[in-house]
Amino acid sequence: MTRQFLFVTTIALVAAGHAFAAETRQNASDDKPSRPNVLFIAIDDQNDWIGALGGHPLAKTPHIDRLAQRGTVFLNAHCQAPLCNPSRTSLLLSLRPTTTGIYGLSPWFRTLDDWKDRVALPQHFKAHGYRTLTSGKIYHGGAGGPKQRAEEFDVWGPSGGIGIKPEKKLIGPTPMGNNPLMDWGVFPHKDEDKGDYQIASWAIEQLKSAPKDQPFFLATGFFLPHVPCYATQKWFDLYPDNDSVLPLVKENDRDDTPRFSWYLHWNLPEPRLKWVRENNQWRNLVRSYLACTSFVDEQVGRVLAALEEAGLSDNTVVVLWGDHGWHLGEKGITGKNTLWDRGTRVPLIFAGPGVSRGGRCTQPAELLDIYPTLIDLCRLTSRSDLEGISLAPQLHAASTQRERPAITSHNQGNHGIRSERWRYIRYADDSEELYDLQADPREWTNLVAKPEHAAVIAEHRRWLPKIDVPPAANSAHRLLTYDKQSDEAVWEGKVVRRSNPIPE
Ligand SMILES: [Ca+2]
Ligand SMILES: [Ca+2]
Repeated sequence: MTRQFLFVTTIALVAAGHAFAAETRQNASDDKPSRPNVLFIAIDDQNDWIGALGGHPLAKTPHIDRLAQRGTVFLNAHCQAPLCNPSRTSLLLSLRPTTTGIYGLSPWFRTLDDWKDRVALPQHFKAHGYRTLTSGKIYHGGAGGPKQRAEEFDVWGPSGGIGIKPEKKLIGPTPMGNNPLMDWGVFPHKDEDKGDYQIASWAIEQLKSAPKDQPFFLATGFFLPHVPCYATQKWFDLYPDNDSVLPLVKENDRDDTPRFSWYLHWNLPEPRLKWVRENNQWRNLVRSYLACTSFVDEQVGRVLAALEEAGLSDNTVVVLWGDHGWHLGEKGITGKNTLWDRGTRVPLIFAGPGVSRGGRCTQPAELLDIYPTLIDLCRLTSRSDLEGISLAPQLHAASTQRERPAITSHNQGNHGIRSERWRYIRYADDSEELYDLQADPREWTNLVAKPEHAAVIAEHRRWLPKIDVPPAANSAHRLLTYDKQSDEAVWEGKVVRRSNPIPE
C-alpha cells in the first residue's frame, strides 16, 4: 500500500460522498421508480459442475439452469483467489488480493488499518437506503461480535454450515493430518437438518415479510459442496454408481507443469488423486460432490420460488456466484489452491431488471466485477475506488467485448491470466504455463516453450498485476512466500527446497 494510492483513494471517497449526498437529495424530491432489490447467492467451493456451465456432463442443477435461462450466464468467469477468505474479500471490496495482501484464510480484512473502514458492497447498498440482510457464509468467518456485525449488515440470520453430521468420519483417516472436514458419502438424515436447508428457509421468510417501502439486499451463503460432502441416498441416486461419473484425467498430467505449481498446494489435508484411487474413494468423492451440488441447487430453487411467489422477481436483481473452483482428480489432486480453470472457473449468473434473458457470455469476467455491476443495475452512486469493471454491457448484450482478461492470484507473485481463448500462468520463480483452451479445454498440454506462441505470451504477460504486495500482517493458513535470491520457498512457515519430495 503506497501513500500515494491511499491519498488518491481518499480523494475518490470524498468525491463519491459528495455525489451521493447530492443524489440522495434529488431522490427525496422526485418520484423515480424505487431501486430494485438484490438477492445475492453465494455457493462455497462450487466449481463449474453446473448444468448451465457444462463443466460436468452429468451435473443436475435444474434450478440454477432455470435462473441462467431467465438471465445471463458468464461462461468464462473466474475468482481472484482460489481460496475462501481472499476470494470473498476481493469480491466484497472489489479489490484484488494483490492490492490488499489478503492471500490466506486470515486475517479478516477489518483488522488491518488499510481496510478497516473500506466500504464493502453491502455497506454501499445500506448507504443508499437498502435494508441489508445476511445468512450463511458470505464473508469467510464471522465479522466479530454484535457491534462489528451490525457494521456489515443490518440483519443477521443463521450462520448455516454443515448442520447434522455423522458421529465419526465415514471414509476413515485421510493423509496429512486426518482433517475432520475431509469426509464424504451417503449419510441418512433429513434434508431439513442441514445448515443450507435452514438458511434457505430463513431467506424465504425474509422474502415473504420484506417491507414494501424499502429495497433489500439479501445475501444467502450456502456451505455445500464444501467438504464434508454428506447427502442422503436420493441425491446420490441422481448419479450413476460407476466410473462414467469420473472426470477425464490425463496420467502424468503434471509432467509438463513447473515444480513451483506444487508449492501452491504443497501440504494440505485434501487428498491427492493417488490416495483417493488407492483407497477406493475417487468415485465416492465425485458422487458426493455432485450429490451436494444438486442438494444446494434445490435450496436455491426454494429461495427463487419464494421470490416469485412474493411477486418480487421482476424487481429483484439476482446474482449467483461460487467463490472458487475445486479439483476432483484433475491434475493429480483434489481441492482448491490452483491457477488452472478447474481451480478458478466459477458460476456467475445474473437475472432480473437490466439483464438480458438467455444471455451466454464467453468474455472473461471476474468476481470483483460484481460490485460495480450491482451499482449499475441498481443505479447507485458509482465509486472510483473499485478495481472491478461493470458487466452491465455484457448483461445487455452478451457478445460485447471485454478488453481485460480474468486474473487469479494465489499468494504474492503467482498469477493466472485467462483470456477468451488462452490461459497463461506465471509463478513467483518465473516458471510459466500456457494453454490453448480452444484446442485443449482440460489444459493438458503446456505450450509455453513453443516459439510460435511468443506473441500470445507477451500479450498475456502485459496483464500481470502491477501492484503485487506481500502478505498483509498476521497472514496465515495456505500461505506461500518465495525469495528469488535464495530460491527459497516457505509454505506455512516451513522451508521447501527444490530437492524435497512432493508430499503425498
Ligand atoms: Ca470456498
Ligand atoms: Ca500436462
